[in-house]
Amino acid sequence: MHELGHNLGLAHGGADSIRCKPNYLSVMNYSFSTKIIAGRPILTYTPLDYSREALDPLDETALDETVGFTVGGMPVTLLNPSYLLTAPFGPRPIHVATVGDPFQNGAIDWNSSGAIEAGKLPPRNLNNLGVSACNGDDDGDGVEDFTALAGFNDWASLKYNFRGSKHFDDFQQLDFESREVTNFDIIDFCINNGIIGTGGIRLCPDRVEALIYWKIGASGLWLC
Ligand SMILES: [Ca+2]
Ligand SMILES: [Ca+2]
Ligand SMILES: [Ca+2]
Ligand SMILES: [Zn+2]
Repeated sequence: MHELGHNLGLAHGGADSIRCKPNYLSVMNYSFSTKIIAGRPILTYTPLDYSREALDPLDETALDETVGFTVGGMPVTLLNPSYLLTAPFGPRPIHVATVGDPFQNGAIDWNSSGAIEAGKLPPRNLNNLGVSACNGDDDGDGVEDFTALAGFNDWASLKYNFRGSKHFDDFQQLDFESREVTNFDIIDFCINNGIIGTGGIRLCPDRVEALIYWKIGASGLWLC
């Protein structure tokens, strides 16, 4: 499912290639490729799934333990698909965060101090799990990186045109992201741009059937 995800346009961090982000709950995340990291059982529940919502960014330079995980600025509750999912985080010793942790009112002990502190923490490299695949050096320059780790909604972003994915490896990939244009796109385009379209029926030159078409403005863009 992980490899299929690459063909569907997903990288190891969703839209980016940053590995082992605790707020990216997806089989694409190396944190979830195994239940064992360096011989230690880490996770109790790892669904074989793509992420179902974009958790808010976790700014490693300004973590607030009292906030924990949020979606759209709101606390994660049992209405969220990520509720009670777990993710390992570093640096070592590795601990496990529970999304929407009911025992801590959603808070996460990011610095593993045993207590929830108010205010911003000093920088913490959460995606450094102490293994080469997850060392917190996101650009490979040998220096660990402290960034705002972005969540991602995989299911809402899957690209079903394999050749449109930059991760498609048959050397025939397109050099642009693409998807099929639909009639709804054209109508939306017309409405949003104040363009009056004229519709009708015509015979398509390469087909025998008559199809509905729209001609948009003076540019004469035809959808057939
Ligand atoms: Ca703490
Ligand atoms: Ca980091
Ligand atoms: Ca780096
Ligand atoms: Zn991969």
